Amino acid sequence: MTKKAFITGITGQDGSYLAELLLSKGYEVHGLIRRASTFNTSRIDHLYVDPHDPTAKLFLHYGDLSDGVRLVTLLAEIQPDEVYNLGAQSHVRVSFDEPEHTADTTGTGSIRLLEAVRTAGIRPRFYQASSSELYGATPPPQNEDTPFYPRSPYGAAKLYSYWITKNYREAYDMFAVNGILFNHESPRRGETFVTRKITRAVAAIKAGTQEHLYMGNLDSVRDWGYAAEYVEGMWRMLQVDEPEDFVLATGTAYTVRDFLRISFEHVGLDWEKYVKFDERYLRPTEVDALVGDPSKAEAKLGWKATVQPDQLARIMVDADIKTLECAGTPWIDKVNLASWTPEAVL
Ligand code: NDP
Ligand code: GDR
Repeated sequence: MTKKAFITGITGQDGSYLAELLLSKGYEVHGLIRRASTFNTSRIDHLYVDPHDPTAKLFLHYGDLSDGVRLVTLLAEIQPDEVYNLGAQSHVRVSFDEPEHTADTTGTGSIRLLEAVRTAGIRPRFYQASSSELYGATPPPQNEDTPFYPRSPYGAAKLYSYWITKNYREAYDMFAVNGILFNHESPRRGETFVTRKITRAVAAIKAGTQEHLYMGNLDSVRDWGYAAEYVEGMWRMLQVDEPEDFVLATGTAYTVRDFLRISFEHVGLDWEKYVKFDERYLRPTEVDALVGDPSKAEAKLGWKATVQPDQLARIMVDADIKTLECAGTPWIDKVNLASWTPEAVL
């Protein structure tokens, strides 16, 4: 029997890699997409096959995490074996500007989806995209037992989703797990997250089309991995016998300044000549340092990140240079997800 997966957030960075991975494993993949006045599917266009074609395995459905009834109808219709809740207002800085909207999608959206699973009377395995932002002010290294201390409306909303996922596991015996993922990036990363903002600027500055890059706090420490590897970890969390929560991380610590230096150096430029400060990119409360301890995932899932932050910066700069060369058409990185092993992703 062909397995069916339902993914919220399929048009996002992680959703696109996950859809690619599941299709490569023979799944029928159903994705929730939001109606927008312009096309918002550029990250998955390369996977799309006209649904009239009998070989089509990817199906997209309009809906929104704010619309619980629609979620029930869809789940009852699709009857998925696995549900991945990746949809969210996922930008930490933006969550200070739109706290209520963030709570509604990133927090309440999860309970709508969990309730939709129950109401539809199905028993899929459920993955919740939890985040290292849960740790917030708690110093590193952080693992599954580290206390949470969120520092933003986004972190607080994800905290609700974390606990409600755990509660549904205990209350209703659902196979529902939290993947507590540390920052993961790629050429498909949203353009306003710090890594992609940097690598796009490096490509543009090198090409002579941009003069400066305005940035906020350069001191924060993050644990940046490659998103294509992290979706394999998500899938593995749903394949084990017992539902458990897992951290996925590289275990390395780099500052934003380090990422700037490595990215500019890759094209032979000195970052200090181009980067300027703009306080608009500061957050009312910052998360100073996130460095994960992924040893549980390594021991129980056989999952280990292989791409380190310095290599990731170079992959992303090269991709942004290629995108500019294709006159701005996003260059889609090709990763052999079907044959991923902890030893080799590229
Ligand atoms: P993106 O911001 O790239 O993608 C977010 C997705 O959520 C998009 O598909 C977006 O749709 C969708 N979405 C937003 N609001 C709604 C809504 N109201 N209803 C339905 N869908 C909605 O995020 P990532 O791919 O980077 O992250 C995936 C998930 O993992 C998110 O929940 C994020 O918070 C979490 N996470 C991410 C980490 C990272 O480092 N990337 C680390 C830890 C957790 P649209 O395209 O239409 O905007
Ligand atoms: P983060 O990612 O907040 O960790 O959340 P982001 O890339 O936005 O920021 C990382 C760090 O860089 C500092 N910073 C800047 N950030 C942005 N976006 N723009 C800037 O100009 C800038 N200058 C400095 C930030 O202050 C911060 O310290 C991401 C998201 O993907 C979440 O959804 C996810 O849950 C967490 O990672 C883990």
